[in-house]
Amino acid sequence: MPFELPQLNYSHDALEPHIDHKTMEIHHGKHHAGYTSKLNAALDGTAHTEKSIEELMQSMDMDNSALRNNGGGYFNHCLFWNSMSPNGGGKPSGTLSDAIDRDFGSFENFKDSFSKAAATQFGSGWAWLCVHSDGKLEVCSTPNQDNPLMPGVGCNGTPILGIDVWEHAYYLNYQNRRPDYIEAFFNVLNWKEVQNNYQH
Ligand code: MN3
Repeated sequence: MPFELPQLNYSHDALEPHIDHKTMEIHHGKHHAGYTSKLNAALDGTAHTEKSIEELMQSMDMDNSALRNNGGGYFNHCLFWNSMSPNGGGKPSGTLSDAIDRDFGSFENFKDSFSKAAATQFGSGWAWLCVHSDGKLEVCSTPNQDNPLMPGVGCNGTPILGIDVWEHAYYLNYQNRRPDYIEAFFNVLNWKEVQNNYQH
């Protein structure tokens, strides 16, 4: 089965003023749609077609740039849309909050660490909050459309939260002010979904 562009759980203008309508429209409707169709084209006629997107990431041939870039782009944006909500913001609760306190010392320390990883990723890429198989949390970043599920990239944990720091994610509203965009992301951050990802 070909991969499909997922529907958003909110309208393109629902994250205003933090993430603007036009950016969401182009980012989801053009960029993510483009990764989706190019991923399907890269998979067409190959034995990879039966794999889930997670299996595709974990077994990635890093020399296959079409599959790496478009498969990564497909997976990363699916996680990204679910990481945001018009009812987002605030702080995590429950077991995720406990794990953040344990592994970062405090929510504020986690936020600093994640924001710094996102702000200092040179050029295009992503910052992640990952969970390792022993439950330990770690922040890392990756270039382009790579992600930590791919072999030898990032911290090799499972990403449960990701922020896109490609300029297409923020340039219309924030121009070169990436740190302002990162701060705004925390206002729409869907901690309930991140908590779900953590438990899985
Ligand atoms: Mn993007």
